[in-house]
Amino acid sequence: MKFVKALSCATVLAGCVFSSVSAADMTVGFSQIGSESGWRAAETTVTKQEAEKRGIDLKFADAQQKQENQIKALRSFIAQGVDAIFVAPVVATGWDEVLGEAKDAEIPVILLDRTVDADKSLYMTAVTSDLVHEGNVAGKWLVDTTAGKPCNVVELQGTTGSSPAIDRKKGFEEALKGHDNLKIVRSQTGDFTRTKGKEVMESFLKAENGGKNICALYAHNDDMAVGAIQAIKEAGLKPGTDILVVSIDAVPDIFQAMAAGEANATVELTPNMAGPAFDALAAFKKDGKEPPKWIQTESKLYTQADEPQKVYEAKKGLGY
Ligand code: GYE
Repeated sequence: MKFVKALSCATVLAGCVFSSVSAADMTVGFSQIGSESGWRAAETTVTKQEAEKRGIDLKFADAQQKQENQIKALRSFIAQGVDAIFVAPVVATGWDEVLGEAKDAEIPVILLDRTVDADKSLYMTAVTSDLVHEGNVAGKWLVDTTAGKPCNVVELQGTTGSSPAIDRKKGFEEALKGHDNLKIVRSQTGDFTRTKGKEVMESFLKAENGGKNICALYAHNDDMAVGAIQAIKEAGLKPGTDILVVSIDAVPDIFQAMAAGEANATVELTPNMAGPAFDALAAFKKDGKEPPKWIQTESKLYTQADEPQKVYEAKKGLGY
């Protein structure tokens, strides 16, 4: 059943009888950024599982980290007349035109894990964490842990221009305000990948007296932190003690590092953004109920005190 009919009923509202067509008739196009990180690979796995659970036909497009490939995929989904589109927008800008085309085609768009700088009328809802809050939690942990002691911090940022890179930086800096013992001495993108995270951390270590001037690393995701941990070890230093390591995602590998004393804290990001997205879509299809513009997922701090090995065992099967 064409989702458009349900949509036009939704806009008319009164006097519309929504057919009891099940989600099984729904086709959803999903434009995913690419592999990028362990977290993102898990998001892809979980999205496919959630679609299967609901009998939804999921058309998956991997953009190999390129926005132009995402825009191409969205145009192809529109041409195919899918019932809805999910997109994890690699960067925040440049979406108005293609989102306008989806709106003209009456195809609802749901953003997953990142937001866009576009009019909110151009998408149905965004299922994301509070990215500023995540950076704030990481910053507050470092403030508490250093307890006034002087600490030079290096920062591995996510993909330049992406909403998590912008907001996680903002939240972290807000937490450090008023704590002059903490100074961000180097900050550069590691593009959310392990490889780049290691590479950039190597340059930080070289630039900062072999790492002796560095007291802490804040990485916008665990994958960059895991790459950086490798670089710190290769520089002959102990990650987790010589250089504190705090990051975001709570993927299994960071708990392995924590259990080995090589990482200190992470802020959890669920890979299951698609579940709430599919539910919002089904509710809209069934009775025209518009979801809020933001469906927020939880953010929880984990430290070495949270039995990391146990958490690793529990998490490692969940799509990662
Ligand atoms: O933290 C990272 C992924 O968009 C919030 O993207 C997401 C981030 C996540 O590559 O691991």
